[in-house]
Amino acid sequence: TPRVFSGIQPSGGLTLGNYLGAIKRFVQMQEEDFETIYCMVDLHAITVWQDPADLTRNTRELAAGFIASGISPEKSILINQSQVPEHAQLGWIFNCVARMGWMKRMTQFKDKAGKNAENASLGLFGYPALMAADILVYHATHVPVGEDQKQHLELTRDIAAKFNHDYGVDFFPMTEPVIEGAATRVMSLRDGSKKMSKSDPSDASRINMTDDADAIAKKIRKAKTDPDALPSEVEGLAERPEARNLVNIFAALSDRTVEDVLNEVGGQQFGTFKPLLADLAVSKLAPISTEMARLMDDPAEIDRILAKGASQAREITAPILKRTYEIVGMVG
Ligand code: AQP
Repeated sequence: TPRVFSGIQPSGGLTLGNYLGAIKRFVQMQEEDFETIYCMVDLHAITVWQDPADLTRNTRELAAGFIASGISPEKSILINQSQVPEHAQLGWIFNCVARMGWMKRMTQFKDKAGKNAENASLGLFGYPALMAADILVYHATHVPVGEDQKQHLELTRDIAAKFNHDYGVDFFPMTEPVIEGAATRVMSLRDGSKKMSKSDPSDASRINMTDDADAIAKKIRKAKTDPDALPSEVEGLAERPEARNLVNIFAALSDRTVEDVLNEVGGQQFGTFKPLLADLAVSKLAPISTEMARLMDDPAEIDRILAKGASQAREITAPILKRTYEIVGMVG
């Protein structure tokens, strides 16, 4: 069976962007004909500074978010990256396969390192090589992600191809990105040109999965928009990033196409549309945040689920790493 791997960083609380761009698809793929492995990538999170107590809490909260969204530890393997050491071990091999020139072209590094790249961690620069290892240590064939991860998945294929070529093997598969749906790139509520992000300093820019109904309604009411009514055709959203973002969110939350949504709401002013969107968001997110809070009351149970996931995962990763070491010529 085809195998799915994807991960999210415990670098803060989950946002609506993570949910619509990634987790919602994770749940769907779990119900389809795939073997599914989902990961809290704590080793990736520490490529930028994380307070230790926050990292611990965010990792458990992310696990709770996965489970509350519908990822079942019975149907999927749910793991914390650092508990499966083969990720980091294969990551080192891939550090020796990836080229500096490839890494320098990564736009996420440029965005995250900003102007002060000399002061970025070496881990942040190497992030995509570890991500390739996360995926390939399972020989995963499909990776559901948001649009922003497309370049990293191309690099994953480059690394697999170079490894196979250099060692004359056909060992690592070419993985397929799965970037689908109406909200593969959810934008900031304050700036239609910026991605909604956990680490944006402005809390008003994002909807957190743990926001209550009042906070969600307020953030949507205050979301930046233009003064015009909504169009009835998709083309009418082309030059209107903020309007497009809110319509995309509406479509993704209600599992409808953008065309279908515009058929209904085209012609409405934002004063009418925003409350509809807020009600929809609350109705979809409130059950998840309630369940997250319940799960967070019993962190020991979350830790048990992650320990079980790690041992299931290692049944897959240990033989693949062992074979990789043999291919490379390591004595073991
Ligand atoms: N705004 C978004 N729209 C759609 N998908 C998104 N994803 C993130 N933001 C959006 C998808 O969520 C998955 C996990 O992302 P991540 O935690 O690995 O890190 P990120 O992409 O860097 O997400 P954030 O929220 O912006 O985190 P910080 O602020 O820590 O950098 C990925 O599949 C991603 O595409």
